[in-house]
Amino acid sequence: MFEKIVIANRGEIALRIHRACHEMGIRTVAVHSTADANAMHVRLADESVCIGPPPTSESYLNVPNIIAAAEITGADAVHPGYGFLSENAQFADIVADHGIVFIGPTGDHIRLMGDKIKAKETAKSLGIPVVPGSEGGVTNPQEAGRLAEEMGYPVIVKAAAGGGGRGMKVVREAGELSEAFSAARTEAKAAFGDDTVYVEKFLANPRHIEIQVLGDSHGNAVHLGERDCSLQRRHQKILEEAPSPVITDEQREEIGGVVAKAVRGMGYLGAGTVEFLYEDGEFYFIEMNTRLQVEHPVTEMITDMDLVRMQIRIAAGEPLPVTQEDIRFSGHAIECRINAEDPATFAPSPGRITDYHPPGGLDVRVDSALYSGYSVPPYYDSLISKLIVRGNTRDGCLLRLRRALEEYVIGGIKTTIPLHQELIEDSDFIGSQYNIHWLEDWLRRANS
Ligand code: MV4
Repeated sequence: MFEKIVIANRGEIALRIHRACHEMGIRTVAVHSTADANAMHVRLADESVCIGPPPTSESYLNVPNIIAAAEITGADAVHPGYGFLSENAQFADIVADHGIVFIGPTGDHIRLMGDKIKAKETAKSLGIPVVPGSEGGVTNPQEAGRLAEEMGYPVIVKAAAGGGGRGMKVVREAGELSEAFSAARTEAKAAFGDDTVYVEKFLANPRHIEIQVLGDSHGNAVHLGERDCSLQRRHQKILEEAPSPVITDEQREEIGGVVAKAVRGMGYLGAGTVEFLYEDGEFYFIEMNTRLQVEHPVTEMITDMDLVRMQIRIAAGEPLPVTQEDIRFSGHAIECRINAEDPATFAPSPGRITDYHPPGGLDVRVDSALYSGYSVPPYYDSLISKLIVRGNTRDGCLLRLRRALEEYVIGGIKTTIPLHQELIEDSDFIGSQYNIHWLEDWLRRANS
């Protein structure tokens, strides 16, 4: 097992990784920008290294400085967390080239899934159901038009190098196609330096459901069920739950089995998430994320498994300690992402935390790097806390979540706690009657 791990991240996820390390007897090295000298992740870690000024390009994305931090502290592994360098194949390769273990999949697997066309081809070849669409890239509007006529409108044009919602164009009818096609290519070129695009049937009102997987270096892979992440605003998730209220145990077993088999087939290493759109009882693969995700705690709450501990054990070459049969799902969990933002306008609200009182009690988990007197810097993501609550049923979970949100005090800045309090009282939300577009409609209604 590793003796010392560099945590190449900040905020709540840096604490999350630190906690897993210390429970495993592993020492931690925090890296931080000058803006984060007083951050909780720096205070908790056994050692810390300043890696640059506040802009992320010069600190948390500064590969030479992070490698130097690992070398001078004699660390044997790097955990990238989420965001930043977590899905940078070149970073994974550079870490490995320095004789340090990257806690995650190989650079080749990151690269494969980063190309959304190759990812989809791979998924399809391994038996995962995919959205109907072009085989590979589409280079001219005539070809796109022929495909669209075949599939029927609406269709969606996506950037091969995109993902997470960037570089997409929905085409409602034939007359819009050639313009949308060129616009998508131009945007893809500008955003990613690659104008390769592909075409898919546009699913009008799906849910976003993702399957958590783990693969080890001994040929084993398991799934940990799904998360329903349909509640999004501008491709940012706001609230996630597990299990999905619309998926049956039989459906979970079926799609989970297919996904775990595919992950085994790829020889995938570590934690991953296979994303689907779900409509009319069918799953359609869209992408695979090759990192630990923000919302991983809802899976941990219903499976009683520590995903970060699993990632570390897998990276150290150990076999998965569980088989599929050992994984049992118990109860329901919901995560509220609490951002330092105005709950009505979503304008960032950095600044000093004057009072801090997190909720507690049975099955209430708060993942946050906040403390009383801390100043939320203006340079980074506005996620400041995740409140994760479990109940034996979805209704029980909601009762507990309502209570926990009401207890939570974060004074001095605006947060999205009031937004969550309103959201969980909505009858559509309570009745699980939502899809990927529902939240933006709900916000429009609330603001008019
Ligand atoms: C789609 C789609 C409808 N049909 N693909 C957006 C993010 C990226 N990961 C994939 N996305 C979508 N792909 C087809 N064929 C609708 C979306 C989409 C979406 C997906 C998940 C969660 C929120 C979303 C919001 C708008 C559009």
